[in-house]
Amino acid sequence: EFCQIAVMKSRGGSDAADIVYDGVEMDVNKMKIKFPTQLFINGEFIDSDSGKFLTIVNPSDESVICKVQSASVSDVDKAVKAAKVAFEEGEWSKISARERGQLLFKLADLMEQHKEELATIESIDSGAVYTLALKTHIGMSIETWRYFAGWCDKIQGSTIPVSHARPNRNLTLTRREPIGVCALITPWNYPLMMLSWKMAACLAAGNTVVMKPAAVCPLTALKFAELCARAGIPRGVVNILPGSGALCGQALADHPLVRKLGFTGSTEIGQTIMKSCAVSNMKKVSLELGGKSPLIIFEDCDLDKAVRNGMAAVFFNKGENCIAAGRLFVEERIHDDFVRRVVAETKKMAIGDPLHRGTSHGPQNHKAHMDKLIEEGATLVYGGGRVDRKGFYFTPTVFTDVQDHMYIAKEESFGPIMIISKFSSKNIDDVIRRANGTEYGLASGVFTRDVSRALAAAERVDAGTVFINTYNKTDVAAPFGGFKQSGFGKDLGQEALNEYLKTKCITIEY
Ligand code: TAP
Repeated sequence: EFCQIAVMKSRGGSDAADIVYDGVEMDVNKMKIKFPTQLFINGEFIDSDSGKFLTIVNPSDESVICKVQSASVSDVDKAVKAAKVAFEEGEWSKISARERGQLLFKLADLMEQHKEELATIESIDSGAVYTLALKTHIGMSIETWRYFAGWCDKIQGSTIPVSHARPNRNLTLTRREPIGVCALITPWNYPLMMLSWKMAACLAAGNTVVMKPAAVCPLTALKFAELCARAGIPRGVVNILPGSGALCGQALADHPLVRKLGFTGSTEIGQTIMKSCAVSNMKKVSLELGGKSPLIIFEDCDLDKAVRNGMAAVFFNKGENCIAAGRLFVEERIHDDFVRRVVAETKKMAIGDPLHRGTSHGPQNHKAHMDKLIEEGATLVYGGGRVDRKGFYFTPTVFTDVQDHMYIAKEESFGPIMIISKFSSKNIDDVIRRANGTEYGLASGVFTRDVSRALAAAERVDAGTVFINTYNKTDVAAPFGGFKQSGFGKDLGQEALNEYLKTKCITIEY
C-alpha cells in the first residue's frame, strides 16, 4: 500500500523532528514492513526531477511490489553538491573521528533492530532466501558497519626519518585524509551487503557519499537511508539515488566534483566506468568485477566435504555470487563418484518461496538475468531450465565433460550452473595452467588433505582469494577483491580503508 510515512529521528539532519517520506507499507512474512520509494538527498526524501520511476518486481511470483523514483542527471548533481557541502562545511567535517565511529555504531544497532524487516525486504526484492538474507545479506552488512565503525579513530599516519638539510633538522609525517565526495555503484546480487561493504569503509574514512543501488533492487538501500536519518547521520553525508546505470550511474562517473568511485559489477561496465573516471577528472576508482573462479578437487580430499562445499560454491545465493566457483576441476579417479553424489544432493534441494523457512533455493533475481541462463554444449546431467511454476525459478544445473574452450567454461553465468571437467593427478601443472587460463582472477578453491599440495596451489593460482578445504568463507576483517580483469582495490579488512583515503606528506624543518 502506497502511503505517507513519518518516522522519528534522533538528531542531526534537518531540524524537523520527524522524517517524512512517500513509501510503502506491507504485511508480509508475518510482519509489517515499510520503506521509502523516493530519492534520499541532503537528509530528505524527495521526488526525482525527471518524473520517472523504476518498477520493482517480486521475482518469486512476478508481482509488482511498487514504483520507486528514478534519479535524473540533475538529481545526481543536486546530491553531489549536497555531499560536497556536508564534507566541507557540515557537522560531519567538525566532529571527531571517535564521534564518527559512535554514529556508525548507532546505525549498526538500528540495522540490527530492523534486521528481520531488512531481510524480508531483501527477500521480496531480490529473491534471496529469507534465512540466508538474515544471516548473510543483512547479518554480514551489520558486522561490516560495526567492523568499520571501530576503525574510525584508528586511522593514523606515520613519522618518517628523512635526510636532514644540515645544519637544520627535518621531520616528515603523514596524514591519512578522506578524499571528499565518493560515489558508489553496486549490483543486484547482495543489494544491502554490497552497499555496506563499500559505504562503511568510505564513511569510516570520513568521506561523504552518493550511492546508486542496482535499478532492479533498490529497496533495502532506501530503508537504509531511513535508518541513516534516524541514526542522526548528518544531512548530506549519505545520499541514495535509485536510478538506471546508463543515466544516474554514468552521471556519477562523469561528475567533476566526485573524487572517488567505488564500483561492483560486471567487467564490461567496469571498463566503461574506468574510462569515464579518467576522462572526467581522473577520479580514483576501485573495481570489484566478474569472476570465473576455479575450484580444484584432488582425489585425496574429504569427499563428503568437497561435495557439500562444491555445491555451496556454485549454488549459494542461487549462483548469484561473484565468487561462485564457475569451473570445477575434479581429479579423474573421483570424478564419477563426485558427479553422482552432487547430482543426488542437488535433486534434494528445496526449491520454492524464498520466505518459507525450509527453502534452500529461491528464484533468480529478475527475468532478464534468468533468460540468459540457457545451456549450450557439454553434457547436461541435471537441470538446465526453468522450474514449472510462477516466478523466475531456474533448476540447479550440472554439466560434465566441459572443455576449456566452451562458452560455459569461459563466461560467468552468475546462476546455479555447475561446470565440471576432469584432470589427471599426473599433471598438476596442467590443472594450474587451466585454472589460470582466464582473464578473471577473483577467487579460487582447493580441496586436498595434502598441505604441501594445497599451499603450492594457493601460491600459483592467480586470484585475489584462495579457499582451502572450504569455500565462500569471507569475513569483514579479511580483504576481498580480484586480480586481472576481476578488478582492483579491496573491499573489507583494513586494506579497504586505503581505497577511501589519501596520504598527505608533511615535512617540517627546525
Ligand atoms: P552491471 O551490469 O555491471 O551493473 C552494476 C551496476 O552498474 C548497476 O548498478 C548498474 O545499473 C550500473 N551501471 C550500468 N551501466 C553503467 C554506466 N554506464 N555507468 C555507471 N554505472 C552503470 O552488473 P550486474 O549485472 O548488476 O551484476 C552482475 C555482475 O557483478 C557480475 O558480473 C558479477 O560478477 C559482478 N559482481 C562482482 C562482485 C565482486 S565483489 N567482484 C560482487 C557482486 C557482483 P543498472 O542497475 O541500471 O544495471
